[in-house]
Amino acid sequence: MSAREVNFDGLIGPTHNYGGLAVGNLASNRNAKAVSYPRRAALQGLEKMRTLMNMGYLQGFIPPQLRPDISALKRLGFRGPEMDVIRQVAETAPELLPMVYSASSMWAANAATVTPSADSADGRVHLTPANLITTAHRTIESRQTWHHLKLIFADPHCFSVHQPLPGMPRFADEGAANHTRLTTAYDKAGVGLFVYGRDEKTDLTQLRYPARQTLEASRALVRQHNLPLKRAVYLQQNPAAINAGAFHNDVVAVGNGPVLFYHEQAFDPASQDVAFRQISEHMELIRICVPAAEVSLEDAVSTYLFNSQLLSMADGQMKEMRLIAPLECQDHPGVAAYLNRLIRDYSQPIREVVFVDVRQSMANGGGPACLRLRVCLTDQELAAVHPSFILDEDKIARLEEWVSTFYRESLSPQDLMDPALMTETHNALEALSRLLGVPDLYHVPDLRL
Ligand code: SUG
Repeated sequence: MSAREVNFDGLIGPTHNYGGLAVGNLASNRNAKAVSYPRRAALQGLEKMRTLMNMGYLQGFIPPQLRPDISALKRLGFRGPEMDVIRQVAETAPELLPMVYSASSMWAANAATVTPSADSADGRVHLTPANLITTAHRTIESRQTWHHLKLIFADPHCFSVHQPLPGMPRFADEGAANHTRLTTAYDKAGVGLFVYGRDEKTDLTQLRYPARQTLEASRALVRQHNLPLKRAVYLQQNPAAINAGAFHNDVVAVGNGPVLFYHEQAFDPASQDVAFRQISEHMELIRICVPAAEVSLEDAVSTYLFNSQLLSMADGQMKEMRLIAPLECQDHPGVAAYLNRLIRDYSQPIREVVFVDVRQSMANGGGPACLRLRVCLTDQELAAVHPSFILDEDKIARLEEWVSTFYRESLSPQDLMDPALMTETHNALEALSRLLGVPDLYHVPDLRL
């Protein structure tokens, strides 16, 4: 049975702002409190989706979340109707506004970890929403992500959408940003490569920033997803990478099919040797290791070279691949020169680099690969996906019109104080739910962790 990879991008929400909320994410800190441009951000995201669609790839999306998150505020002691709540917050605790207004669910690579049916022992696609407990503004995502994934992947014969892992530091989970499924063909059983920042032996004093993924979380995902143990490989991040701003592994590595494209300093060297040996028991791994002498860790983090989408050809063939890279790579002479050399090196399959403008997201530390969740689907599974969340040109055009109608051009930190932003956002999301024909889109059931 044939299978293909579908990218589900996070549709960037109307309250995209720069809260400076993500510790260890250098771009988020650098741009803290800057003015954001939500309309431009969402249109950039849609244009990236169109670029892939026009190249023949199937493209899906995950809707923005209901913001501000009033239920989070109620759990923090605020009472009354939502308009009163948001006014009280603006008056008495304005520092909470960026958190409850954050549009961070746009980074769909952190929405969940996904195991395709070719890999799981029960032949279903498994999805576990990430608990994202390292940062407050992201951990509130998991409840709505769970709801949205259950709407999109509703058919229990094909899909199993689990609850997030327990919300405890020991099980900190950031989803697919730390997971790569390697395989020789999408419909053949592959290997789940689970990259983690810390386990119980890790010396935390050597880390300047939090390690957001734990080994125990990754092991729990493997059990939860019925992935045979021999098909799970664990690999520890290099502390130097975390300290340089690789808060997720997908800032310094990306894989697809049998290819792993990574920075020389991405992984802990001892852990890497073991992991590569384990993978090679299942397939011939094509490693494209970029030496620090060619691209420094700092340049990798500032340009997001490895946060490119590494794609097979649209028909699923793995012989040739392309990278969808952020424009920041083209702007950087050293990285641009490296990419030019790469596509001329015929010992590896990457033949083309397509640059995309996702600068609004990049300024919060989210590149092309952060914006998408990859789901490998057979034809039968694809037919079971809720069709409202698969794009065609007509739907993209309608979404662009929706963005242009409802989104503000700009948002400053001061604007978050204005209760009218809540009403506007709710109107926008209601209109989205009508546009998609999904009345339950924002009827989010309670998820108690
Ligand atoms: O979790 N930024 C996100 C960026 C996530 C990127 N995703 C991947 N690498 N897969 C984060 O650090 C910044 C929000 C703010 O500061 O307003 C933020 O959450």
